[in-house]
Amino acid sequence: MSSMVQSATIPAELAQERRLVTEIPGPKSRELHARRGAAVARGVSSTLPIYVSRAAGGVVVDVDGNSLIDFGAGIAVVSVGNSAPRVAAAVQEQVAAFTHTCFMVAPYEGYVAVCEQLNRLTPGDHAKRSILLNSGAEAIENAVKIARAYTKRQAVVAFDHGYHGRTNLTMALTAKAMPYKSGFGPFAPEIYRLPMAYPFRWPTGSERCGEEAPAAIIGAIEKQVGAEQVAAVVIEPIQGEGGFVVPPSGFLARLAEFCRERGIVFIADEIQTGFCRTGDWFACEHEGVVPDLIATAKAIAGGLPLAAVTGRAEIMDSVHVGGLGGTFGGNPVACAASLGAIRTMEELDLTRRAVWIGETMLPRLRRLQERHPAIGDVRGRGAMVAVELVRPGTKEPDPEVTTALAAACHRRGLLTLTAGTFSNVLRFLPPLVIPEHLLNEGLGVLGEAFASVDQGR
Ligand code: PLZ
Repeated sequence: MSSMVQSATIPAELAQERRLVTEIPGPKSRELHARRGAAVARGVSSTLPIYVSRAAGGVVVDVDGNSLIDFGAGIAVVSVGNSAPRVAAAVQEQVAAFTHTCFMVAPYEGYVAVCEQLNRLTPGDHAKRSILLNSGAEAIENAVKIARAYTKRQAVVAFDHGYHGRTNLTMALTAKAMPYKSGFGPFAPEIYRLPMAYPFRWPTGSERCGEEAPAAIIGAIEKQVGAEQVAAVVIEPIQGEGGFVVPPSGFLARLAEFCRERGIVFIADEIQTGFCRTGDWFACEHEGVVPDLIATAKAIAGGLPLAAVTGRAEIMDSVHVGGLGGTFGGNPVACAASLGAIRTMEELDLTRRAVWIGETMLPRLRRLQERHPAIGDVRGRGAMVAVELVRPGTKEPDPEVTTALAAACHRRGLLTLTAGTFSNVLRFLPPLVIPEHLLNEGLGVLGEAFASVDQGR
């Protein structure tokens, strides 16, 4: 499976190896960083201090010639790998034909074809419609607009630890104040935040979470918000930025069932979980849940900016003609990339590959947990895997050790990301086409990072 995936996705000239030729960051990256300081707004931060020159398969190469193992995939975007051949070819062909007419002015086939694919691939065999947009946040904004238009209700329920974007409405839906919200209010009204089924941190213990969480949430919607006021419940089937929180099995189905009973639109935010990442095309499938609306972005177009809302035809089409749109939404180049990415996912059976990545990573991480009591929890599904770091013997979050571990990985040439409301989660989102030897080597590097941080304490 591995070699087939590699030959179909990775240009032969880009060596699939971890290679450090300078310190991290090297001199050329440092030079760019100084230029950046004088040109780029300070509010935009970067995880790594290196500047990229190339990337493909399982590596990111910097301007100094260092080659890092990629456990981030641009935050779950390049699941098919950077510059995947089918994506690159489709983009080149489209960019030479035309780059933009605006679908609202003069439409084109690529937009229609991507919507057809989304309607086919998303859960449920009911009639569906889709709209294309530019970013995940814009997809969530539109999903809420559509749910409000359809239900003629206003309230929206979101969850602790949820992340839905940085625009005004999506900031309101997002749970974490720093860095996403602080100083940026006032926020959109009619958003109600309820507890999330977070097994590791459920107050009465993880075993009780599956039963107690839906009861608490449904009770609060009924008694505090008023179910008949609620247009939509917005939830990530596995929370991303919030720390890869996997709710107990059955939780999402119970919530979806309640929404159905009460005429509430169930919106799945599959922006991070979608497109093979968790070992299914969409994470809801694992739970047998068919959302009314599903928001997608990130991996949808192999690295080009594209997002979508897909959902029940009667809900999607309840909006008046002209009520939805935007200049760039469904840009033809992004649509071409998306068709190339979707084809790659199908041809290479990347759901299976995501399952294999999870089966490789989770046992290795559990073994690491036995040696390192700072690992409070190992969790995830498919190629969306994380460790939550705590002060040994407690559940007290340890953001300092998390930062130190991420830095130790970066110095050794492994790109990892952090997450979590308490900034104490180290998360792994390798490209689904990562070669087996790099996945294994990356896990080895992680072990070294743990050993080095232990020694330093
Ligand atoms: N919903 C579930 O994960 C984006 C954010 C990075 P946009 N997550 C990465 C950052 O710090 O800005 C995300 C997500 C889920 C919505 C979004 C928003 O998607 O494309 O970043 O707008």
